[in-house]
Amino acid sequence: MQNKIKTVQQHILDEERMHPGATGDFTALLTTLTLAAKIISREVNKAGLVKILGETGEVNVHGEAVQKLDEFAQQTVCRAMGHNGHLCVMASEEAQNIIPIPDGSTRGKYVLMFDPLDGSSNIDVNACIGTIFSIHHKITKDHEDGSLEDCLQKGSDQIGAGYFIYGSSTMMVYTTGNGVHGFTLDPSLGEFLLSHENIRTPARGKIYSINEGNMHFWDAGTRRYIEHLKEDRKDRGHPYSLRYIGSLVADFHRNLLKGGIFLYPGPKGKLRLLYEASPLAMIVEQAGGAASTGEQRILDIQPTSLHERVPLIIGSREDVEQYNQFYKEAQKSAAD
Ligand code: P6P
Repeated sequence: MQNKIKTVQQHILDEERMHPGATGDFTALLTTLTLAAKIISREVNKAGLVKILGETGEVNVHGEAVQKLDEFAQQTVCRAMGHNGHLCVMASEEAQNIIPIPDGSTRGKYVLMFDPLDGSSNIDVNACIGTIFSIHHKITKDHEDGSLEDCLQKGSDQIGAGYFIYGSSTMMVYTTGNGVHGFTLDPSLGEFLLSHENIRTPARGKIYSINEGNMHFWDAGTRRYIEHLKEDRKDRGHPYSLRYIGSLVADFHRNLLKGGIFLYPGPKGKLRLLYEASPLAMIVEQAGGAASTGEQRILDIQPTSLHERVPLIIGSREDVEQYNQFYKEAQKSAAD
């Protein structure tokens, strides 16, 4: 049966109709986000032509070189979302502190946290990059402006999460808690059209994604698990294949569709909880997968700071659960 022709706006509206009390604010919020993504996609796709490759010479709050497209994506999201009247506060990988809604703009009841252009070190080699977003309800009551407290919420309290991936085509993948749905941008129409309805990730994959260059920093559980994946075992046949692009959205998206496990292990991890791990964890769980630090479910973590890092083990449920076993057994034998 041919895919129904449906834009992401129509899909969001259909989902909204499932919530009788819905006011349409969330639909407007997501729709504005797709506008920002279309603008970023246009710039990403012509980056090589207009010399916006390379670095601005500045560094971001984490001391990482800021690529010009990073800056453009940050500004685009802020300019589009700051005035749409549905947000009370924003937070971004590219900003040290919370981003207040501009003076004169209406404050809303939602919180948006985002990584404007993840994987930006891949920009000038034309590899896949992405924008990741997480949406919460405002929880503070004292005034209309949102605060840091509104940002430091558990991933399990997200009301929406998703990403845009700028690759051979630009896609949007999102969830509001009713399954995971993918939309592909048709540049000739300027519309994201439904292409992957109700994505389910395989219970077990044959792909693992990890930066093997960090092997000597891994804990014993991670080392044993990765060695286990490489064994040619009768009960499993061919060992897993290593696929690692070094761009979280790209590695996550491939494994979501094909099955597999992505690992950026501890002790502290590199990836950010609020605008990388939590949104992807909501997506993967909605698609039947799992996301943990090895010790606890990502969505159960109570954030304590805006840019905190966590170990991230995410993908096919059986693969993640097996990793958790290896990790915990190694922790236990180290303690004995
Ligand atoms: P490493 C990109 O810089 C990023 O933040 C993620 O997109 C990616 O998964 C990770 O870092 C890659 O890190 O240490 O393997 O280069």
